[in-house]
Amino acid sequence: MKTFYSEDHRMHFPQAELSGGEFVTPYERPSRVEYVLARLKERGMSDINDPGPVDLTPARSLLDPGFLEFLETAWDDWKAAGMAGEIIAANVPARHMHLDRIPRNIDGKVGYYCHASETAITRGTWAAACSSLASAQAAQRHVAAGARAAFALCRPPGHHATKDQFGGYCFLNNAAIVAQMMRDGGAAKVAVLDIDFHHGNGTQEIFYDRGDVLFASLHGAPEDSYPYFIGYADETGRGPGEGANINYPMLPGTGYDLWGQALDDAIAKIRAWGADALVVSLGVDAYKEDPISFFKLDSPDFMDAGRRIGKMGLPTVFCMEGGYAIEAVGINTVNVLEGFEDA
Ligand code: SP5
Ligand code: ZN
Repeated sequence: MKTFYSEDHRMHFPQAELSGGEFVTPYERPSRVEYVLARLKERGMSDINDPGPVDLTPARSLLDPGFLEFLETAWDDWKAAGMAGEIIAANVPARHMHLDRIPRNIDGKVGYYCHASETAITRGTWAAACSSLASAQAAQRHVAAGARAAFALCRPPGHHATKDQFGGYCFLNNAAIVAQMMRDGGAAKVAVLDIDFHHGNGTQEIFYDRGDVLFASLHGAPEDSYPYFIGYADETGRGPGEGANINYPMLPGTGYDLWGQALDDAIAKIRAWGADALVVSLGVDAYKEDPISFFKLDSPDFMDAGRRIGKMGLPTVFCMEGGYAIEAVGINTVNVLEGFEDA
């Protein structure tokens, strides 16, 4: 399987993440992908390719153009306003306030376009997010040209980014844009299977009203885990999208027995629905040692999960999402890919 990867991810590395009331070095850091690259090479998956330039056209039609313009210009506007630090949202539109009026002030705009203030924007964030999307797009084109599967080693990740909000370490929703590109390329029905520990709220929101893209997510229960306010099992889609959204919230301590059953159920539903192509939001933060998550998957479980996904036999694009147990991120990611190829 080919990997698509851009060095430009390094341009996004904030000094700080707001965590537990402290500023800490972000969990989502450049070294994460170094470990993935090292393991890929070590295990003979060394076909690693530069993606070439991003194509923002599909992003512009799927997402809010004002949001894209904001991401592109936020840093300059922030600096022009005399702000000394990185961009952090301090004020977001909350209950009882206007949800749809966009402030003129950059500090207000940041709040409008953000749903989680742990995530900072820096000078290089837009360029890095574009390079991450470029990797996803190159993987999609490779699969559209006939390959069985491809791996986009995306960083920063994407599945928490909505049409008009960044957060959860995500800026552009790579998986959603890839799913749309598959639709535009002729796949009648596309499924997005999200195995990152966190609920893929961005992908869910983007396709919630649509019956042509099914979204299934295995994640920590919202009562217990970020993103807290979305990801319940009764979120099943709306209008033509009714039935095409499937959530598997699971409790702290969940191991592969239960998680694997949820995966099997998701796979069975994707099959029955009749997907022509698959996007996997590949986070490996369900791992037992992950510092910000609470599932108990072990490294061999990821290989088994990859095998089960591979047995679906669908053209598949893997988009890297989360995973913060730095060294194990490489092992677990390559395990999924190897299991898939085994199947
Ligand atoms: C792509 C992805 O996996 N995003 C995850 C975003 C998680 N945001 C909340 C992180 C909370 C970190 N603070 C936990 C403190 C543990 N000591
Ligand atoms: Zn995650």
